[in-house]
Amino acid sequence: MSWLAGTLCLGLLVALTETLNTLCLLPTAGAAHECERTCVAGDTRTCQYEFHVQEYHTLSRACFDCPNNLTDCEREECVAGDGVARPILTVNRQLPGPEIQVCEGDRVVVDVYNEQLSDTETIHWHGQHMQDYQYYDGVPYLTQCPILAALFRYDFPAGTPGTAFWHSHIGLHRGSGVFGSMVVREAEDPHLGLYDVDSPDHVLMLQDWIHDSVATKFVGRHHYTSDDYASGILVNGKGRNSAAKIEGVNEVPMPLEVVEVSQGLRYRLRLINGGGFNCPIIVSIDNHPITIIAVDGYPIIPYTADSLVIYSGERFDVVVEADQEPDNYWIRLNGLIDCGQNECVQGAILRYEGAQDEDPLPTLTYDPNYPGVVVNPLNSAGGVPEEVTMVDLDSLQSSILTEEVDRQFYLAFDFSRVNNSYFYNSDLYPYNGVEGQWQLNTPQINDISFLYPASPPLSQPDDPQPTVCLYGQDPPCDGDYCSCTYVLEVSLGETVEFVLVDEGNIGDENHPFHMHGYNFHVVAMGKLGSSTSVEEVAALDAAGGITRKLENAVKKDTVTIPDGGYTIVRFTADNPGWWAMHCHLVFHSEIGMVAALHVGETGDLPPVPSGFPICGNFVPDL
Ligand SMILES: [Cu+2]
Repeated sequence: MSWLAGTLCLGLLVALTETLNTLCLLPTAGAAHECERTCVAGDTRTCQYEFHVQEYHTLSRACFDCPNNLTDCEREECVAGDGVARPILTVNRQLPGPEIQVCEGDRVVVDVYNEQLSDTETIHWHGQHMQDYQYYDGVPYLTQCPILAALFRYDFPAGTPGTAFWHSHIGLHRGSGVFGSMVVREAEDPHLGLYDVDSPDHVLMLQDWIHDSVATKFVGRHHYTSDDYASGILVNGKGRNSAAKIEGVNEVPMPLEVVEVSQGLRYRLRLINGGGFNCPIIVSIDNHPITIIAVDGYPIIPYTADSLVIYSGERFDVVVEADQEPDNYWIRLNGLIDCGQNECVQGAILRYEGAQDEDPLPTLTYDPNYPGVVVNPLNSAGGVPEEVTMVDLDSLQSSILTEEVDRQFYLAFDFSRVNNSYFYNSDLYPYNGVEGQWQLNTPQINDISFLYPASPPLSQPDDPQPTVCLYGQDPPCDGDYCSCTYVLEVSLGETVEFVLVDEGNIGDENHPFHMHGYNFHVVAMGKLGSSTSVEEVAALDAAGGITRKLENAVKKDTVTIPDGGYTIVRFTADNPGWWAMHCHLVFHSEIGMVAALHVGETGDLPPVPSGFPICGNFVPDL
């Protein structure tokens, strides 16, 4: 990277007073990967990575005397977190895991070594659409078999430019630490003129954080009376324990993430929420408005706001102009919903060149209110000037959608009061036979819990799939608990509309909906009340009460649905395959808030890679 810093960036700094349109890639600390470079048309490379997945621990022996000696917290392989010891899962003993920074068209080759004692693994490339590389989408039992104690090579081109990330797609592993950023830059970024610096150091990977293992939290929540609240937020794995007072411990002044800037330059920051719990995060920067230039990697007409809310699975690219007095300024991260109970707040520091190495003032405190104009507000459909939704934003690339679509699906997200057989025994301790603190509600789509098939229909297309049930058919049920491999069938090339409804019958939560294989236009969003139903939304639509934005709607792959409301998305089903669509909260998706979109036929797909691992049930005749 030194040649970049020595040429492009030096030239840029010398030319400070002139119009600055030059992209400046600054070197990262430590050895940068050879693929981390300024992107030039025609220069595509093969970018190889090794991922070693392992059970690990914060404050391990790699940390020596951290957090008593804060310098020790910076040691290689030391995962310090917020200074609280807890079990985690890591890739290469890093949290977040290794970053991938490549150019569009690069070939990404990731060798995943599963070094866990007994668990399996898969990795999903969140934001990459995997067209023609469907077998590497990383969804267990849908696109591939789980990786056993062995090596699996993901091999695909970086086909979708923008800010993305990778994460485990199996069990609770993403929430435990198996994730990292993935940035795909373009040779000709359409927003190049809006910023001066797009540094690999300016990727801010956000996550919610608990002070126990996620597995302990899960069984406590699902088989005992524990909650699913988070204890904090980390930025690139760093932060301080904002729950220290609640927990009755002393807060340790752990190192915070620092974004270094020079006065007069404009900086592109890439925000990613990789969190596992239900913690939308309000992001704002003291004294600095933020100009959003891309959502989920997709360029939009720039919109300047005072704050934004980022849900699990979402990404925002923003430009921040360093036009204030050289000083330290808080980048504030205030958590909502399950980050609210423990008042989770975290700070990173926007540090101007020449400012002291110290915290900004005033001391950071939890504040769940939006400062000024907010983009993507929680459980809101906008309608007031201070609240701007995804429907209010415009895509940079103009587009016009047709009035009619070939297929429309209603998908109702809600918690159900059912005897989910994974957590109840309807004879011994049924839902209505236990006290309220023991009643766990089941997150479902259309009152169905997704059941993963025994073998992946993508890579083992000839296997029988007895657990499949199709949209519109009655699912198999055990009492009031219905569960199947819930599939939405679509022909290749059809235009599709999803009416996503958050019925909101229990709690004031919401669900970030994520779709694999595609991004979709966000064409409508509305809130009918504290709760609603598919019937109510359909009746409103039939009566002409829902207006769709058919011109220049933004494209995303993850979107929130207002609680008691709807979000309507559209796309053209031009990518054949078996694509997971699900709530992006780990506890919800892992117990079935999932559906599968099946586009096209086997003949539309590339051949299964030679030697691709297989799996399935073993049931010889009696
Ligand atoms: Cu959910």
